[in-house]
Amino acid sequence: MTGRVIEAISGRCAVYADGGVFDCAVKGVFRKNSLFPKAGDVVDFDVIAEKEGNVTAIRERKNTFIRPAVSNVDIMLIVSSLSSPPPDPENIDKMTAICEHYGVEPVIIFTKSDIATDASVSDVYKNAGYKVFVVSNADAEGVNNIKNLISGKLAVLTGFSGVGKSTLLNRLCDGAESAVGPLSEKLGRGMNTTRRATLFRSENGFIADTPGFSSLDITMCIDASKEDIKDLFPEFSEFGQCRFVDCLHLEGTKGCEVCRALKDGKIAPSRYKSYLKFYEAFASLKRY
Ligand SMILES: Nc1nc2c(ncn2[C@@H]2O[C@H](COP(=O)(O)OP(=O)(O)OP(=O)(O)O)[C@@H](O)[C@H]2O)c(=O)[nH]1
Ligand SMILES: [Mg+2]
Ligand SMILES: [Zn+2]
Repeated sequence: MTGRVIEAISGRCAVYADGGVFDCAVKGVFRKNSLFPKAGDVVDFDVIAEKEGNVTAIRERKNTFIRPAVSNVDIMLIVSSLSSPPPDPENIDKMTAICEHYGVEPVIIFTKSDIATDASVSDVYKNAGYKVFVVSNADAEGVNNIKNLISGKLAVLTGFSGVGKSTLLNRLCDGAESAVGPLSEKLGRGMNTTRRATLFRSENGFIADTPGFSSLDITMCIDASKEDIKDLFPEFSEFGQCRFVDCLHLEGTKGCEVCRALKDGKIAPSRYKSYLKFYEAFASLKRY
């Protein structure tokens, strides 16, 4: 049989096929090649008992993310709360850059609009050309717009711990009942309530809930060189050709249209700052 891995953990995985879930073992060849099924993978398996099987092959992946660990992603929902915890543009930029690298559409969702006074950070991402939603997880209309967008797709929720990914999942997906955690009063952060990437069936597709992270090393998430990083900020190419065709848009470059757009307020300072930071991170990587 063939099915979709909805959850994977140390040598076993849960596979959705034929309207049911099969508990499958992962053996032999995979272990030797240290290639393990991930949530989102399409796998072939032999049925060995009632709702039990052995995985025999992983079908070719359209893409596979390291963090969150999900394959065959159609759309990445980057969730950030406007308050408790506050938004962290650098982390959002990391996720958009990783999505650009894999050619997966990122959508940015700002939650907790009910307790926030300032949603201006959302303009940064609208201006960069991304689809942006500002919602409260109590607001049915906002949630429905997201529902329509991800219909029939494999959508993945990612973002810091405590931003409301699981709460949103439960709104998007009837009967999902993913665990929602308390916020630590002192830090205003979540406490990693969600433990591993898990796919839930939505009307015609899948939504993956994933554990929150607090920091993400971009150099561990994508295989890129410093010259590639500028291409992960799509708005940079909208301001015409720089004087030098191989311009890296670094600060103070003569004839650089990105530097000019930044000065003119057309590129958000936080986006440019993230670019420089990621560029530096890749520039200081030791290549062996
Ligand atoms: N006021 C308000 N609170 C929210 C909203 N969305 C989520 N919360 C609260 O935020 C807390 C954390 O929500 P979760 O859904 O567990 O967050 P998470 O992103 O899944 O966290 P991890 O699983 O740890 O990564 C819970 O107390 C939710 O009730 C919202 O839109 N407004
Ligand atoms: Mg969660
Ligand atoms: Zn330039």
